[in-house]
Amino acid sequence: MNKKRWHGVMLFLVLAAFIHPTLSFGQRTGYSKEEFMRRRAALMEKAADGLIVLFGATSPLPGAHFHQDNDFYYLTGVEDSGAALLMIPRMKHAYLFVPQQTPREAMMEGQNLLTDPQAKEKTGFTEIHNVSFFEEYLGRTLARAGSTLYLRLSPGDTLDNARYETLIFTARRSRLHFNDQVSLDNHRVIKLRERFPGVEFRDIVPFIDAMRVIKSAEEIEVLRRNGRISAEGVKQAMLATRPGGYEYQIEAAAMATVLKHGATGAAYPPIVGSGPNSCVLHYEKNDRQVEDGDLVLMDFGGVLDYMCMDISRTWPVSGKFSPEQREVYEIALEIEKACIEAYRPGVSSADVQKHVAEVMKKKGLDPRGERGGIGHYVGMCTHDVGPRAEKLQEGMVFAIEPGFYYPEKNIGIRIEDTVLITKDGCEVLSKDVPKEIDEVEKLLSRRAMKTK
Ligand SMILES: [Mn+2]
Repeated sequence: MNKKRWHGVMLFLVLAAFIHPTLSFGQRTGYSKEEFMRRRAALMEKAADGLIVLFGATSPLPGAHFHQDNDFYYLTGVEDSGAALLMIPRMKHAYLFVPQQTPREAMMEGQNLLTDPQAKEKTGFTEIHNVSFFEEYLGRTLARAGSTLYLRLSPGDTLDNARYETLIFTARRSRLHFNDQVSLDNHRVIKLRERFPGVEFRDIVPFIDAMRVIKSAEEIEVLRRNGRISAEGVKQAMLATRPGGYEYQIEAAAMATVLKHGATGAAYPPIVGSGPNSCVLHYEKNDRQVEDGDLVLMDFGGVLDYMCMDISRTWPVSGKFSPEQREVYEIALEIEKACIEAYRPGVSSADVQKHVAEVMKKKGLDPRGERGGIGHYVGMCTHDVGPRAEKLQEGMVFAIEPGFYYPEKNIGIRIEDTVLITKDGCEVLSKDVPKEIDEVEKLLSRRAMKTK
C-alpha cells in the first residue's frame, strides 16, 4: 500500500472511531485470568491461618440474566450456577467445585466448566471438581488447616443492595412472621456449624471489603468505559424527552444505549420521575405521561462487567428551566461541583463540607441545609462495600448526589456523578453528560420537538 493510500485508511479509521460510537466506546471485555488469580492470592495472604469457603449464586432470578454473587465473582470470575470455592492458604491452593449437569440441563443452559477440558487453563484453579465432592474436600483439609474456617458471616451484597441493605430488606420481609425465613447464606452457616461443630468460624468479609473498596487497574478501565456508555444513555434519554411522551420511553432510550454497548443491564431500576414524581427519591414505576413545564429527574447507570455506574440528571421537558427551577438547580450544581473540587486522597467528610460551605459563601448562595460530604461507594454493587471512608484514598469510587425536593412545587432536583479518587484529585467517570444549565438547554434544543 502506498503512503498516500495508507494515510487515507488511517483518516477513515480515526473518523469512523468518532462517528461510530461502538468503536470508540469499546464493549464488554471481562477481566484477565491473572486478575482473579491475584485476588485469590491476596485474600489467602490475609486469611493465612485457616481455610476459605465461599458459595456462588444458585440460579438466575426470575426473568433476569444470571448474575453471579459479587464476592464469588470477585474471586473466581466464574458464572456457572451452584458453584463453591475452597481455598487452602497454607498450600496456596484454590479449588473450584461445579455441579455435574444432567444431559438435559447441559442442553438447555450450555455446558458448565466441569466438562470443559480447558477449564483449568482458562481459570487458573488448582483443580476443578464436582460440587458433590465439596464436603469431603472440606472435611479432609479442615483437620490439617488448624480448624479455622473463613466464610461469609456478614450478609452478601447484590447488584443494588449494600450488605446492610440486605439486612434491612430481610427485616422488612420478616415483619410478617409467615415470611420469616433465614437467608440462604445463614442457612449455609447453620449447616456448616452442624457438620463441623469443632471448627472456629471467622468472617471473611472484612478482608474482601478492604480489597473491593480499592479498584484495580482492570476495574478502573471497565468503570471508565461504563462511565462513557452510561453517560451516553442519559444523554439519549434527555433527547428522547418530549411533552406527551411517557417516562418509560425516556428509560427505554437509556437502556437501549447501554445494552448496545455491552452493559448486561441497569445497575438498579432506572428512576425517571417527571413533575410530582421528581420528588419521590426511589420512584421507579416510570409510567406517567410527561407534561410541558415538568422537570424530569433521571437516576440511571448501566452495569458493565460487574461494575456499576450511578448518574442523576434533572432537566426541563420544555427545554428551558423556569426561573424557580433554575434557582434550585444552580444551588445543587454548585454543591456538587464544590464536592468534586474537594475530593482527593486524605480528605475527610468534614473537609469536604468545609469546602462546600466556603464556596457557597463566596458565591452568595444559601445551601439550604445541604452540606455535601462523602457519598456512597460504587463498584460491583451500586451501594458498594467497604469500611467507612474516614479519609478518601486513591482507587476508591464514590457517587456524589446532592438533591433538593419540594413536593408542593413539583420540583425535585438531583445531580449525581460517579467519581474515581486519583493520585491528586478525582476523575469524574460520568462527565460526558452535560450538567451546566446552558449545556443542558443546548442539548435539549437539538430535539425535534413535536409539541401537541
Ligand atoms: Mn447514588
